Amino acid sequence: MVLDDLGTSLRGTLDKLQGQTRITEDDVEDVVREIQRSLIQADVDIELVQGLSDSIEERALEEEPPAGTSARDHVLKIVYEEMVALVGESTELPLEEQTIMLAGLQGSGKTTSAAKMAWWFSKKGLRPAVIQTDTFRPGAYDQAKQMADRAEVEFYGDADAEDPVEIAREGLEATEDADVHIVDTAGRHALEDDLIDEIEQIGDVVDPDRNLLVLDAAIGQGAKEQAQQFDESIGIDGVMITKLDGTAKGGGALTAVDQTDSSIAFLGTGEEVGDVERFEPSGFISRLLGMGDLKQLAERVERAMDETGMEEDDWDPEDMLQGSFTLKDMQKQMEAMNNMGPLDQVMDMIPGMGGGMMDQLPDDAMDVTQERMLDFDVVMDSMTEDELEYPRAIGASQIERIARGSGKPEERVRELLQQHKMMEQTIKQFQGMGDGDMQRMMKKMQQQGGGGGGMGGLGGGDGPF
Ligand SMILES: Nc1nc2c(ncn2[C@@H]2O[C@H](COP(=O)(O)OP(=O)(O)OP(=O)(O)O)[C@@H](O)[C@H]2O)c(=O)[nH]1
Ligand SMILES: [Mg+2]
Repeated sequence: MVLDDLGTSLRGTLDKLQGQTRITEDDVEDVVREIQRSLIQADVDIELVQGLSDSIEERALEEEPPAGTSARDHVLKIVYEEMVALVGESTELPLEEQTIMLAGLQGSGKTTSAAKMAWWFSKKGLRPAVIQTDTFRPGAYDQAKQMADRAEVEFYGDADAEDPVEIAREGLEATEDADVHIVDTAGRHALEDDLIDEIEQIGDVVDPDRNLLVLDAAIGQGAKEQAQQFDESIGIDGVMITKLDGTAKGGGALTAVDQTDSSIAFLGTGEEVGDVERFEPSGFISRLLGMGDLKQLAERVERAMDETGMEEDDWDPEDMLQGSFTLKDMQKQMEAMNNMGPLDQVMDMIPGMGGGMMDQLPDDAMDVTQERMLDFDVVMDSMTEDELEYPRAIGASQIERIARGSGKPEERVRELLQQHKMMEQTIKQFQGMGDGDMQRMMKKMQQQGGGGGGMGGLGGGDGPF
């Protein structure tokens, strides 16, 4: 992810402050230098960087840390707040019936983003439809249809039609029952009259509640000019920044949008329909700084549970803390984990797990884990109900049978049983703990992770503070 480097280097610098109660000018200078280096590398406007540095320096030296706050936490909090201010607010986006029209230059990611947004709205319980009006680029219809299929959302397009305005009109009628209409438009090489005319005409017909501009993160600070130009010609209510996974310049685009009248609505982080997130400044920055993003994590868990077909009741952690933890529980957990997406991304969102801890793992450590989890799943499918319920009673002959049935080595079966035993023990430790103990334990885990050491517990609402 963009600016990844900032979290890592900043944590290193901040960790040097660990244990200190007072901060010197030199300490602050070190921190500010790290931030400057990362932001400039990420193509953030130099004046913005200077402004941010000045505020951080001033506040870190002048503000008194609240009693009991370490120097490190004090500085981290200030950095966090100033960074949140730097990226600006998120575009307001009510979860209700609406029509969204997408605009943007050729190849910026409109068609992909249309499907992603539709996917996102569908996960929020709304019924979206994608309407494809691009008659400019050959193949646009097939691409849009494919993406919409992958997102499992309604789609309207007409491969043979020539008039985009007509397609838009018919598309709205054909998808009347949908709650959210997302209208994809054609792109041009540059913002030219042709493009503006076409978008304006489509706009007249579909009467959008929101125009969202799709910007490729690779344009960096160029985002400012493009957002301004599009806003002047057709009016822009929010921006989706795409391809943040693929460029080092993402920081430029992210911070530039705030300098226009616009704000960021979504971030695109890959080619798949699920590679989208709603832009949440506080969550985004806390994740960047390695403090975990509880809101995103909660969203992912919720989605994963929906997909696993689990009732929320099944997943009350309170339940897990009572009674026995069976292999079935473990399987359900793994299934939900798998649905959440790549394990390393999920881990990054857990406070204390993100940042520092992940940095210490070899890059492929997570893949191995994921692969093993898939194996475990296969192994469990070869077990009887009784075995799943009472794994401790599984003996050598059963291990042999399960291994044969699943086509996995006996070693794998043993690993699974071992893993289960470990998880069971961990959960036992939680059992019988009071709330206070639990909080202490979480705090300890956070500190060990080297992430948001001791700042904000798990109950912390929006941001980590
Ligand atoms: N890595 C990555 N690739 C993306 C992302 N969004 C879009 N792409 C890719 O960028 C290319 C262009 O995306 P499109 O969605 O076709 O862009 P468009 O704006 O509809 O293009 P035109 O219709 O030609 O104007 C495709 O290869 C997409 O797969 C993203 O967030 N990350
Ligand atoms: Mg397109």
